[in-house]
Amino acid sequence: MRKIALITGINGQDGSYLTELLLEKGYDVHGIDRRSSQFNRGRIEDTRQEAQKRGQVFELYYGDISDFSSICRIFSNCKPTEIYNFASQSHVAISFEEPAHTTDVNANGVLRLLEAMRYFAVEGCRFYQASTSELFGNAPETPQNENSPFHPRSPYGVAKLYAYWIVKNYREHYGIHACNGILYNHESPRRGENFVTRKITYSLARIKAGRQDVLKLGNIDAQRDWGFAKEYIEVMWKMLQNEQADDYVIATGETHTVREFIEKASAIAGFDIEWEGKGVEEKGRDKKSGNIIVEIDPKFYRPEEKTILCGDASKAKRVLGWKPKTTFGQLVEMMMKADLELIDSGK
Ligand code: G4F
Repeated sequence: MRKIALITGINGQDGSYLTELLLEKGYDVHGIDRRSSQFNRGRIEDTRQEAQKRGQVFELYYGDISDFSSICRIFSNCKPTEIYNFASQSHVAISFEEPAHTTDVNANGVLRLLEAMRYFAVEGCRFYQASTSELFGNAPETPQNENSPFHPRSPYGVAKLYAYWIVKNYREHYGIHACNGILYNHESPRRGENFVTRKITYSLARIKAGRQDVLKLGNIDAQRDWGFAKEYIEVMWKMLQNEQADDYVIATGETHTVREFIEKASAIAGFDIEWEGKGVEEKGRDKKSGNIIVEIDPKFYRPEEKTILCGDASKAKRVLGWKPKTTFGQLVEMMMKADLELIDSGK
């Protein structure tokens, strides 16, 4: 049977990596992209042109998972055999500012996709849902695995929890092959610039080039389990190839602080950072130039994070044979070097 993938949120970090992987595997790829007033297909446009030159099917559609009719139209057009849902309001802090929109996309959007799948997708079509460590929020245990209790602590996390359960419900009730990938933070040079890792590398590269003075951050002692996005994409595909649909925690099992990320990245960028002051007054000074390059801005603080989000991915290792390879140090280096090159190139 011809493999036809439909990817929502195709122009994001994960969508673009998955597109490349599936094209390599010979899939026809169809993607849904939200229309915006600015061209926003930067991460996939080159791939699309190359795929078309090779005669491969790679189609993009304007659509939105908050619009049922657009989903139905696209489903009947491309008749997918696998659906990967990355469409989301993906920023935790912004979900406090746009809670209803976040819920409509991150919760109801998933329900709409599953309903459209029941009526319009081909028999045996499989579904992947981009679930998240934010389901655990203030869970009482660290590390978390598939059996850890959920305690989301943001409109983002609560909406994703609905999505998690509706996927599980459709699997149990209708027998749909649908999986939740409960992914911890996954980063790359393609990460959006308002997530902390990319904000750090992009800003440090700009400071280095004299195009920005200071990097302003919230809680730099926050800890995260950061992996390399491209490796996390492979396991999403593996989930859908496994005969038994299931839910999996995907993580490195290691946490690091934002501060450690800054220290490693700034060393690669050629700064020699030392910290002074405490709390909101804390600053990072480059010893070489004497300039302050990092400051704290309470605007970026989040509600207190009591639990350390650190994942135990042993089920994915056991069942799917997956484990992460890229270390934290390699990830920081890859991202920092990519942004130094980007800024240097003047793009
Ligand atoms: O990079 P972040 O914004 O990622 P966050 O909130 O952990 O969420 C990301 O990962 C989740 C798990 O995979 C996804 F579900 C979600 O969609 C998203 O991809 O923040 C990471 C940490 C937080 O503790 C935050 O408080 O960095 C801290 N932080 C400190 N200063 C900051 C900043 N985060 C941002 N975005 N900006 C800051 O200035």
